[in-house]
Amino acid sequence: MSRCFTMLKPGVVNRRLVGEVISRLEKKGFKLVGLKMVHVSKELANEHYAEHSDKPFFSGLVDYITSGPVVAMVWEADDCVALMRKMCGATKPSEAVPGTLRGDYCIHTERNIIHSSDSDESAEREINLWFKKGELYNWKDCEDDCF
Ligand code: FUP
Repeated sequence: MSRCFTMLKPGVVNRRLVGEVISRLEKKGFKLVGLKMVHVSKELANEHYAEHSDKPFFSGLVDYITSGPVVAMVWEADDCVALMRKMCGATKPSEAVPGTLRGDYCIHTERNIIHSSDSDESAEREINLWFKKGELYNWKDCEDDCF
């Protein structure tokens, strides 16, 4: 089992799509182990997207992510990062295949609806950045019994 940090951006809350997106992830079979709404500070946004700090889209990205509450989550699955990235689809909605979350719910890269860790290392960094230990839950999954 591995874990992945996933964040629904402000537009998802604004468009009342939170339940729909979470529902699709649950139906896929991901196990939800952490969930909270956060109004992101500039500091957290800067740290979260630090790798993009020299990119031309950085300030717009930080402005967007801090413009309203986001929904921060930690999911668990076998090969969680790769599976979640598949569900999200390509960064640019124009390249995201229909059936993926970005392929189905957005048209602008700057407003793509979801963030998901891109490696196990970034998942660990992002989970530690966004969640305290006590905010994550290990619950017994009856699906585990089939393996
Ligand atoms: P991803 O891992 O798919 O979220 O993609 P990146 O880490 O490359 O980009 C992070 C966020 O920056 C994207 F979700 C949206 C934003 N971005 C832009 O606004 N313009 C770009 O050209 C690339 C990314």
